[in-house]
Amino acid sequence: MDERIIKSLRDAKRVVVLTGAGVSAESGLPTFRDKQTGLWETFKAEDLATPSAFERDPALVWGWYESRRAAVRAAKPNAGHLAIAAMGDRVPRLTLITQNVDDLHERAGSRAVLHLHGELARPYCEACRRPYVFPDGIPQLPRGGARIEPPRCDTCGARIRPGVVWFGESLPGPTWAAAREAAKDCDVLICAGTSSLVYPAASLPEIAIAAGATTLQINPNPTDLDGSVSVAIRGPSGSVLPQLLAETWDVVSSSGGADYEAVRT
Ligand code: BJW
Ligand code: ZN
Repeated sequence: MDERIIKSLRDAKRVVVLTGAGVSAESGLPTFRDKQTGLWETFKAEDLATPSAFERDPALVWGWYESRRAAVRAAKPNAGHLAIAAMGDRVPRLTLITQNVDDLHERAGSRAVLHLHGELARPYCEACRRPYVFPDGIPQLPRGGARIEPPRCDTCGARIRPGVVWFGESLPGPTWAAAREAAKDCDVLICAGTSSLVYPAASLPEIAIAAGATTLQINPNPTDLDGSVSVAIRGPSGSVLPQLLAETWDVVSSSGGADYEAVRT
């Protein structure tokens, strides 16, 4: 593991961790740019995650989000989620910012997670914006998925929509402001499991770099950030993050060991 990152982490007062879909991949949840399955296999996720897709075919889109909600309920946090939560107990201030709409960080023990793109568990009325409370239980979907008509708002009768941020929509204002402040003020920023293609989330590492922070990217594949971070580690977050935790704070690692490489130091 890169000595510079270890020393920076040990000395850091403020750390930011920014995560994307890759961090939940080892929990069995597909990333965004993975192929869809079942009823949705002829669609790209990017085409389902838009206001116009919901407008055109609400049952197709609601059914997709229900199938994802069921998958999240059945999934468990992985070693990467757990390592981030453990890091939170070791640095004076850790701000966890995620683009993910699952709750695996919270279930791993992280608190006050900044969800830039909303949460699957928090749908709301598309007209009056009142939150909708799901009935108890996990949605039962046939193999391959199903079209499901979205429920209606108890108050105004309008359609309930997924509680996520689609392309062209604004991020939740206070959450975005807190994320931007944290990136501007941090000593170390770790960016894990994101393609860094979607803005404004992808500007957070750029903000930290411009402010002089030490930056680390963890991803098994190259991204456009490779050339600008202090260190890019090629490997799965479920192995690299526990290793980083172990080497920085002498914590016994539960991961199998080094299936990663530093590609830039
Ligand atoms: C592993 C791994 C392992 C695999 N370990 N790693 C032109 C027109 C319109 C808009 C724009 C435009 N140009 C720019 C914009 C703005 C637009 C944008 O960025 N577009 C780009 C695509 C060009 N952004 C927006 O629209 C945002 N809003 C906005 O800007 O508001 C102002 C505005 C208003 C009006 C008009 C224009 C602007 C909103 C963005 C919302 C994004 N929403 C989604 C869906 C959320 C709901 C849902 O989950 O369904 O968020 S899209 C999708 O992408 C999702 C993700 O959070 C996000 C990022 O994806 P992520 O997490 O990086 O996943 P992947 O799949 O891309 O990458 C996974 C990575 O993991 C890969 O690199 C793998 O290698 C890696 N990996 N296994 C570690 N084991
Ligand atoms: Zn309503």
